[in-house]
Amino acid sequence: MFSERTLPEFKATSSEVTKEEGLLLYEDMILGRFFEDTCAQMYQRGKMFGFVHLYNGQEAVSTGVIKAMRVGEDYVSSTYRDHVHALSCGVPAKEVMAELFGKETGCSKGRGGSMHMFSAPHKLLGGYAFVAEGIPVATGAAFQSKYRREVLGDESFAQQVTACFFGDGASNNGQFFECLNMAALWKLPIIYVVENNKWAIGMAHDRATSQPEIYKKASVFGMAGVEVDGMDVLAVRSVAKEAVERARAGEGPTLIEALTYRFRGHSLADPDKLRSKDEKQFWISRDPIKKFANYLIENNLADREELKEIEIKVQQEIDLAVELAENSPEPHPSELYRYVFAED
Ligand SMILES: Cc1ncc(C[n+]2csc(CCOP(=O)(O)OP(=O)(O)O)c2C)c(N)n1
Repeated sequence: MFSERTLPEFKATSSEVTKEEGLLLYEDMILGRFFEDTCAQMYQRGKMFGFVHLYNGQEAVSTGVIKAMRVGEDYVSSTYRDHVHALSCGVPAKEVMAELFGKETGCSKGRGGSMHMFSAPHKLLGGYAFVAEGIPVATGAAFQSKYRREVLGDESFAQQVTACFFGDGASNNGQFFECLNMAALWKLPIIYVVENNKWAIGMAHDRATSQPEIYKKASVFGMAGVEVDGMDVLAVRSVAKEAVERARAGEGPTLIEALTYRFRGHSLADPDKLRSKDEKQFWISRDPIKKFANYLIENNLADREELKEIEIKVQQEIDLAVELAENSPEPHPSELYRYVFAED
């Protein structure tokens, strides 16, 4: 038996997105899905080491939030489930794949691997392996945007926003509460995005949490808190846009709880025996990519052929990324200490 919260309903109008925007959102979600599927194949072939956590099923959250921001200007922080956040931020697939292969051409120069995607030009603050570790980092990033603008008078930081992604498990960690307190107190331009996929490895969220409706925790800080159907990219985009506007207007942070599900095990080493078949089926039948494809077609924004073309193009990009990653050099042992300390 499994139980589900009532998912908040979002009625997308036919003018919710333009054709161009819709196709970009679709492409980003397809990129995330196909990238992760290819990643699983490469892992099975022994091309990468350590734990690899895939994002299948959660694509609408990454796409819906990050594409509502100014990509490359606003900051994003992630968790160990970070490949797709990096891709939505615009980090090229070849750099993410090379990072997974531990190669010098990776976005973290092959030093980070799956859980540590980082890219200064894309304002990606990193994937973090410790649960909730990214929350204080993102809060600090939001603080510096405000401080540089308001105290140092540097207008180049005007209206910069940070999005901070983490899981439901992380919301029981002390850093979550400490950071929400400071962010609300100082009205920081930040969006906390909890990807509530119901499970923290094998621990069901409802069994570990006294108040499972995470968005409600915002109210004790006087912060805006909102729940959203994390399988609906337009719903996520809509709440993210409101949160971004609030942050840019100096009205402070928002806590968004996106109700979502991971279609695969916790990591590629997880046999995924704990979650019931019925629960998995319930969520797989709500696949965010299929849902959005139907929306685009029903509203005459795209036809199946156009969507197929996107899928072919994206798969080619990923195949090329694999080829480049395979053919890239590993970091040279003589450079072991490079990047350990910041250089001027
Ligand atoms: C501080 C800390 N404690 C424990 C772990 C082990 N651990 C890794 S992932 C995980 C579950 C986290 O679940 P959640 O935050 O819901 O994210 P999800 O994996 O569902 O994306 C745990 C407990 C860790 N990485 N860091």
